[in-house]
Amino acid sequence: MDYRNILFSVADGIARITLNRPERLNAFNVAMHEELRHALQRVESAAAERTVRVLVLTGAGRAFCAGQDLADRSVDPGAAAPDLGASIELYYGPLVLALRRLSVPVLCVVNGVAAGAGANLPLACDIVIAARSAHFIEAFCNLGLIPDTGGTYFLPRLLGPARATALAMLGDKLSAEQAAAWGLIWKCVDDAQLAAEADALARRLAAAPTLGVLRTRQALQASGLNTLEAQLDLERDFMRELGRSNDYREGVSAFLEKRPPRFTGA
Ligand code: T3D
Repeated sequence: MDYRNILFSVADGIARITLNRPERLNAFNVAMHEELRHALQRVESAAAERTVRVLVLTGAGRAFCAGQDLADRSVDPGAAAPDLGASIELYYGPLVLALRRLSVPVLCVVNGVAAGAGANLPLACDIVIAARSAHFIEAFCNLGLIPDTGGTYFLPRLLGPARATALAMLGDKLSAEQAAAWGLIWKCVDDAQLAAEADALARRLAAAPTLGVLRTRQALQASGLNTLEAQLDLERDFMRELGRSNDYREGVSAFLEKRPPRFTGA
């Protein structure tokens, strides 16, 4: 597939996807969704071969993503209403699940404004860093919609109900700094430091014990629904599995030999 709306590259175990419609602030159209889906499948295949051990997701130009491209939504009097449910079912929902289930950790680098679906997409990723000049806008309320792309799931869990409700109902700008202070994202860094910080984090994740990282994600995701007993059982099962992994053996050996570990992800 030829990519016209995203950029995709793989080097040194790091896959990078850049949303690339800067003239529309990287708003989603159907072609961009399809390219993204295709690229995520390539990452999944590369993960199976262990040639990719982390995905970095970012945006081109001054924005991260402005959500759905509203120019693709005809609202002319007399025109049939678009089926937004179909759009969620076909594109936005599967995108969230693909990111949450990807076989490598996902680092989201929010380089600028993130609005609508573009504000919630980072929340489906494992680690989010943002430029100090970036901000998050739950813009849906300005259109009479609800926060989609997992917004109604992630926002109350990350922020608590009071902040989630006001952001979702008012659509006020949330600065990257405030987002980090409130626990919506991992950290906010100076714009000039964003690329270097993102590269350093990507390199760390590409060298991490990938299976352990993935089981960590699974256990944390499961904890929202599990009882303490069920969660302790899950921890037991994952620890049993990971204790048999090559990376555990390597981690212990490296510690005892006082040298940096060389994890392979297995
Ligand atoms: O429909 C479905 O499938 C259901 C799913 C919906 C998911 C959603 O995401 S709904 C929410 C859609 N997004 C929005 O409502 C955000 C709309 N954009 C904005 O509010 C503002 O553009 C921003 C706050 C993001 C940035 O503001 P600012 O002042 O920095 O930039 P700007 O001047 O508004 O935008 C720059 C250009 O990008 C401009 O085009 P122009 O005038 O230079 O030709 C603007 O029209 C365009 N643009 C920005 N966002 C979108 C967009 N074009 C199409 N769709 C957009 N979402």
